[in-house]
Amino acid sequence: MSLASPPPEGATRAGGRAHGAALHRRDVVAELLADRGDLLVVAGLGASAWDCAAAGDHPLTFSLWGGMGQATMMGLGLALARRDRRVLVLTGDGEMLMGLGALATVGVQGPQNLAVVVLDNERYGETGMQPTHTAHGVDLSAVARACGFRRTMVVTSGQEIPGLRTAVHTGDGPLLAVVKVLAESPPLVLPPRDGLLLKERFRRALAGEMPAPQ
Ligand SMILES: Cc1ncc(C[n+]2csc(CCOP(=O)(O)OP(=O)(O)O)c2C)c(N)n1
Repeated sequence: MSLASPPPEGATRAGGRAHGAALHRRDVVAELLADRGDLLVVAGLGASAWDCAAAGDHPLTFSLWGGMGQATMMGLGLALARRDRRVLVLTGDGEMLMGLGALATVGVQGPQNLAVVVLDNERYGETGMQPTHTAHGVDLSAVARACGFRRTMVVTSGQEIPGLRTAVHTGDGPLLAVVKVLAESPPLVLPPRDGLLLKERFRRALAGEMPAPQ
């Protein structure tokens, strides 16, 4: 199986319908982050971070600006350090594929308070919509299951989002959910770009040194 081969039927190189997906990523993220309470969020680079910003910039969202493959390990560190808080990693399939080893470490550590949601458009969106391995059948939920995640899901319809939301906010983790989303490029909504600001405001909000908006 070569990544240079054409994407499977139902997928288009220029964007559009990813295999089996009809969900808009912005709608999914808005629903997961509505009334987020004191949820800690790590946003994978690029589109996932824009989706989080579109849902409302928040001091307890840490957006990765270019650190591809790091999101799940960052979420794991937070979840282990703060077992009293729920942690959500929201990331793309390309980003998750680059940091695949993180799934094995999460499986071994088994943090109950960690959820990883992969917004799977089966594309490297930001660099030109090249098909990723998931366009060729690689199943990240199966990888996570094999690594020992307590719960895995593949979400393809809007009716499943409330259940995913419950699992993220209150379920027993670690959870990995693959959400099949359309390969589309909604308008850019950028979070703050200053890494020091992002780190400091997250740290201060987590330490209770500033009120975090609900
Ligand atoms: C180490 C590294 N390699 C490549 C890039 C370039 N890059 C930025 S975003 C991106 C694609 C991300 O794809 P995915 O995580 O699937 O996000 P989406 O398709 O939702 O935009 C790539 C390859 C990078 N930032 N870092």
